[in-house]
Amino acid sequence: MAKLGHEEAADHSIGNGGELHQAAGETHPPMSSQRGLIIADDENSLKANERGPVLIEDHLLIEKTQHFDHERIPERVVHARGYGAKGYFELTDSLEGISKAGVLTRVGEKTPAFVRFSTVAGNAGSSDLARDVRGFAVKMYTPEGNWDIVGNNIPVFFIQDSIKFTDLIHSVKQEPDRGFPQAQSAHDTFWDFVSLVPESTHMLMWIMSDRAIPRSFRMMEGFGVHTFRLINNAGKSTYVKFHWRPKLGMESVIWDEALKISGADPDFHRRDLWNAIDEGNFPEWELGVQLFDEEFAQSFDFDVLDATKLIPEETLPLRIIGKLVLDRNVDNYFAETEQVAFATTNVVPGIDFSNDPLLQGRNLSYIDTQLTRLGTPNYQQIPVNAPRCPVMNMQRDGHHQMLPQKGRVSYSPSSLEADAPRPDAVKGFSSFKAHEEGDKMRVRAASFADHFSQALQFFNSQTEPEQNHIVSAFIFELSKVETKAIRTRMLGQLANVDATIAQRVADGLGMTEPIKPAATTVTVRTDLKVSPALSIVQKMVPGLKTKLIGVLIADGTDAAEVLALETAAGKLGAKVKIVAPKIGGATTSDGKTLEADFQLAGGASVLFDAVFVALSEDGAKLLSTEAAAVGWVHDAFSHLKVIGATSGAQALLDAAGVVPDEGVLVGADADAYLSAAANGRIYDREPNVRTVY
Ligand code: HDE
Repeated sequence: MAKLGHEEAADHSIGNGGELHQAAGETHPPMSSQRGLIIADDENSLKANERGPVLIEDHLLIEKTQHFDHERIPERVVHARGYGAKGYFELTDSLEGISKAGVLTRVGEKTPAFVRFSTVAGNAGSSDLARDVRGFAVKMYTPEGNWDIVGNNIPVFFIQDSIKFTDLIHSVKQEPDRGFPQAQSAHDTFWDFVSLVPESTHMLMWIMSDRAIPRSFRMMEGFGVHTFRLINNAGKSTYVKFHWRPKLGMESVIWDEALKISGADPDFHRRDLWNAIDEGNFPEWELGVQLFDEEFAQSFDFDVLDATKLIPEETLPLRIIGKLVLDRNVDNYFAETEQVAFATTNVVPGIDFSNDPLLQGRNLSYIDTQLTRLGTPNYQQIPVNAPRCPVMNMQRDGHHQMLPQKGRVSYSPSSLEADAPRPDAVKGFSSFKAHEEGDKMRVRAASFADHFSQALQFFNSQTEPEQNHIVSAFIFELSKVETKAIRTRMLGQLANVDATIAQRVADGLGMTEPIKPAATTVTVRTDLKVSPALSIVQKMVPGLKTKLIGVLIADGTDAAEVLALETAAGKLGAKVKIVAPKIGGATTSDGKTLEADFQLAGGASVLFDAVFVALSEDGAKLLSTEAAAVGWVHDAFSHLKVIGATSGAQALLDAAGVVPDEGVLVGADADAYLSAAANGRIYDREPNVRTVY
C-alpha cells in the first residue's frame, strides 16, 4: 500500500465526522469525555503508527467502550416492557374529613406525576400487544412525599396471597429449560398452574377478555386493586379502592388484529402514546374512589381484603375526585422510564394499608427489587424517583450517594446540631391503630373461599360479542397447551363457573369427553346482579378523536375525494394516513403526486381504526392481484372495521371477500362514512367472518 504523505494521512484520519459542517444558527458545544476533557477526534483510536496496533494509552477509547459495556441494567422481573410519560394530578373534590392527605384535600393543586404503563410477562424487547394485564403505575410527587398507586388495568388479581406470586410468574414467563415462549400465557406451564389454583379463575375471565388487548394505553382503565385505607385527622379509617377512568372511554382490538399488530408494529402502544402527547392530544383520566366503612365491608358478600374480588360500581358508586393528565413525553427513556422505581409503600400521611395479604407482600417486594435493578439503596435520589420535598434523615453513604450530606451528626437522638432533623408526631406518617388479636397461623381465611361467583358475574355482565371473545380466547390459549390433562383440568375449573361456558370452550377445542367439574366446597352464586360497568363495549365513548383512518390510494385516485375526507376527519379530531404501493406516493387523477405515509407492505390495516379504499377502477383492478392490498382490505373487514370506498374500488373489495353490511360504505360521502366510523366496530359482522363457539 502506498504510504500517504503527512497531509493526506491527516485528511484520511478525519473520517465521516469531519464532514459534518456547522449550519447557520447551530451552536454545537464541544464534545467532551466523562471527565470534561474536550475531545479533538472521535473517529479514530490512538495507534502506534498509521496501520499499527491500538495503544492502551487511548483513555478516550477505553472510557467510551467501558461505558458502553455497562449500559444495561437488569430488566424488571415482571412488567419489564413499559412506557412512561409525565403530567400532573389535579384534585377537583376534597376528601377533607376522610383523609388528611394534602394531595386529597387541596382542591386545585396540581401534583406533578410520572406514569408507566407496562405488560407483565414479556421481556423488555417483546411486543406491546401481547395478551396480558397492563400495569398502570402512577407516581405523584406531593409536597408530603411521593405517593404511588402501583395498579393494573384489571381490578382483580390471580392470587390472594403474595406467597404464590413467584409461582404464578414462573409459570407465565418463558419456560426455564427452553427459554420460550415469550410474552404469552398460551403455554403449558401457565395453564398447569392456574388450573391447579382455582382462586385465579376470576382473573382468567378478565385476561381472556378484550381488556387484555387494549387499543391504546389512553383507552384503558386503571385500578389500585387492593383495598387501602384513608385516615383523617382524628385517626379514623375509611376503606378505599382507587379507579382511573379514561376520558376517551375504553376500547380494545380484536385478537387476530393483536397478533398482526405484533408483527406490523411491536411498538404500537408506545408509539400511540408518544404521538398523542407530541401532538398535544394529552390523555386524561378521572380518579374515582369507592369509599366504605367496616360495616359495609362486613355486609359485602366477599372479603374486601381478597384481591381476587371487586366491589361492583352499581353496588358502591365511584366518587370522582380528580384528574390525571399526561402532557409531556420523557426526555430520556432510560433515565426516566427504565429507572423509575414504584413502590406500594410510597404513601403519604392520610393513606395507609389494609390487611390484604397480597398488598402486604408487595410492600416488601418493590423496595427490595430496586436493589437488584438499580444497584443501590440510593436509587431514591435518581431524579425520576426523588421526592420534590426535603429529604432529611440519618441514612448515609452507599453506592452512588449523590448528596453532600453535611455535618457531624448522622444519628438520632442527637444534641450537637440545632438543625438536625427530628421526627414530627403531628406532620409525620403514623400507621392506623388497627386492633389485632387471635392466633398466629399460616392459613387462608374462609371468607376468601368463593373463587367462581364473581367470575360468572363478570361473564354475565358482558355483551354477547365480548362473551364470544372470552370463549375464543380460552380456546386459543388452551389449544396451545400440549398436555391434554391440563386442558381437561381447566375445563373442570370452568365448569365450576358455568357448565355452558365450559362446554363452549370444550366444543372449540374439539374435546368430546364429558366435563367433570373440579372439586369445590363452594356453591356458586348465580344471583349476583350483572354489572354493565364491567363491559368495555357498554362504556365505549363514540367519536373519532385521535383515531387513525388509513386511506389506500394508487395511481388514478381522485385527490379531491381524499382531501375532502382529510378535512372532514380533521374536524372530528381524527387523522388520515395515506397508504400507497410506493412510499413516494401515487399520481392522482389530476396529474399531481399525493405522498404516502406508509408503503402498503409496511402500513397494514391493523394500524388504523377505520379504513377507506380510495381507488379508481384501474387502480382497484391492479391491486386486486396484489396480496398486500387484498389482505389490507380483508383484515379490515374481518377485524370488524368500518370500511369506506369509492365506487371504483369495488373490484378490490370483491377480491378481499368484503360482503356489504352497515359498516361497508361504498360511494358514500365523507360525513356519512365518518359518522359510521365514529360508532366503532361492527360486532354484528363477527359471526360472518369467524366461527363463534
Ligand atoms: Fe407488582 N411487582 N407484584 N403487582 N407490579 C413489580 O416491582 C409484586 C401486583 C405492578 O412500571 C416489581 O419495580 C408482588 C399487583 C406494576 O415499574 C416487583 C406481587 C399489581 C408494576 C413486583 C405483585 C401489581 C409491578 C417488578 C404479589 C396491581 C410495574 C419491578 C404480591 C395492583 C411498575 C418493580 C413499573 C412491578 C412484585 C402483584 C402492579 C417484583 C410480590 C396485584 C404496575 O416488585
